[in-house]
Amino acid sequence: MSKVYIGIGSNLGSREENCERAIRLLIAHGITITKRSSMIETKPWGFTEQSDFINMAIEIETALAPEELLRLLKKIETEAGRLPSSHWGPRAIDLDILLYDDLVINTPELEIPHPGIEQREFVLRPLSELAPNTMHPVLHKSIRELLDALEGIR
Ligand code: PH2
Ligand code: MG
Ligand code: MG
Repeated sequence: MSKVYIGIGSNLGSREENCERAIRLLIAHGITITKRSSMIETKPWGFTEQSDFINMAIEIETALAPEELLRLLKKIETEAGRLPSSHWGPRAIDLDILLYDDLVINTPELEIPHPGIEQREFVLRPLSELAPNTMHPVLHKSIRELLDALEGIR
């Protein structure tokens, strides 16, 4: 079994309910959820002319390979009401693989760890509730260290 951290975000519709529905769908598709963070409201990052997000993170256990898990997440995004939208634009639900064991993957379809974790407080804050001491396998810093560094420059 692999331990995987997934980031969840929503800034359209009933944001908390969208996150809850995505979690229910993950469970319905056989995913074991071992931890969940609190939900936090965050200012949009990147493309800032959009509504505030609800963000959270979960820890799961799965036998799915990274590409299989990605396919499942895309399917669940659609089932949970996500429509095609612009890059970084508003979305009812977004499910991103943040960390997958200590794997590093760089293909056109899939980048693990999720790109830009170290710049995104909306990822690091929920993730640090679940896995403060987990090491980023490329940056070789813990999640807590990355969050501290980001807060230091704010
Ligand atoms: N997701 C993005 C772009 N910007 N900003 C916040 N606060 N939360 C997000 O989940 C988010 C974002 C692309 O997926
Ligand atoms: Mg995202
Ligand atoms: Mg995404």
